Amino acid sequence: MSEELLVRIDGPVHILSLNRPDRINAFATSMGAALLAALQAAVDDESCRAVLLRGEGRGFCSGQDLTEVPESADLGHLLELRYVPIIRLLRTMPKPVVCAVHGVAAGAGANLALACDIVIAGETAKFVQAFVRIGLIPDVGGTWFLPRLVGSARARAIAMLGEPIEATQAEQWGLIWRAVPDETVMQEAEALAARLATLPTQAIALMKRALEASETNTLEQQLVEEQNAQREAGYTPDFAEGVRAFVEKRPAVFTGRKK
Ligand code: T3D
Repeated sequence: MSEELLVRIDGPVHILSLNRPDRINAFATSMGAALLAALQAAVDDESCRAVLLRGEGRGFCSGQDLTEVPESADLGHLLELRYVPIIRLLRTMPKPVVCAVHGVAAGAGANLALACDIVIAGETAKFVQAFVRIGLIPDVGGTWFLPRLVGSARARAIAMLGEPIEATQAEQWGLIWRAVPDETVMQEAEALAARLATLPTQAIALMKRALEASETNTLEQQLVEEQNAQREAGYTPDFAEGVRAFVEKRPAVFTGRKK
């Protein structure tokens, strides 16, 4: 595994840390390849039930490493190679991904965070759609996530002005799940990932699939999606355990197994 991405396996949680602190974890091609491989490894590891994505040093991620980008190039192709597979996997992988943001999340770094399932940030952290400052548009899913999370009016101003959005504001606008005191953000993110890893993993995977489908489905289609997902959930051992635990008036112990 590349030194630009640290991987720590803490029981059922895979903790992935972007590690180029001298450049605020600017996204290099090699780091992207390592992140994609680590996410796929989390999918393939049956004992993994949650992933935590974070950054080393003083910020989460400053976006694309601008020293790696040629002045005039097919950036669409670079996106396709470098970022699109990561965002696709984050949104479709059957395990929850928590993102801990401290310091700054800029450009592709901001949108990498928004692609995760639950974003928790230190209260002084800033989200910056820095693209406009260098003559680009928000990519890495930004133009899809922003209007869905904060509405069209705010999305347009955030994208066009590129002003830093503080975590407390981001929480109020629904851009992220929660802003917490800076000194506790990593601890809280680890606790959140650990908690997710004790929940019924198959149901969480099905929720993730259904919520994703809801972005384009009609209500009628979504009702069918829910029926199908619930059919699958109803055959999992965790559903049987959940009901048994309820009847026996004790906390449920979920295994996350399919069968
Ligand atoms: O290739 C494609 O497919 C296109 C895809 C594009 C996706 C994108 O992400 S485009 C947007 C790229 N990101 C940015 O434009 C943000 C650039 N960085 C900043 O605006 C600021 O650095 C921050 C707001 C993130 C943080 O500011 P500050 O004052 O806290 O730190 P700093 O002093 O600017 O940065 C510290 C060091 O990191 C500095 O290096 P030095 O001077 O100590 O040697 C700086 O140059 C370096 N750094 C920060 N961001 C990047 C970077 N180096 C390379 N690439 C960066 N993105």
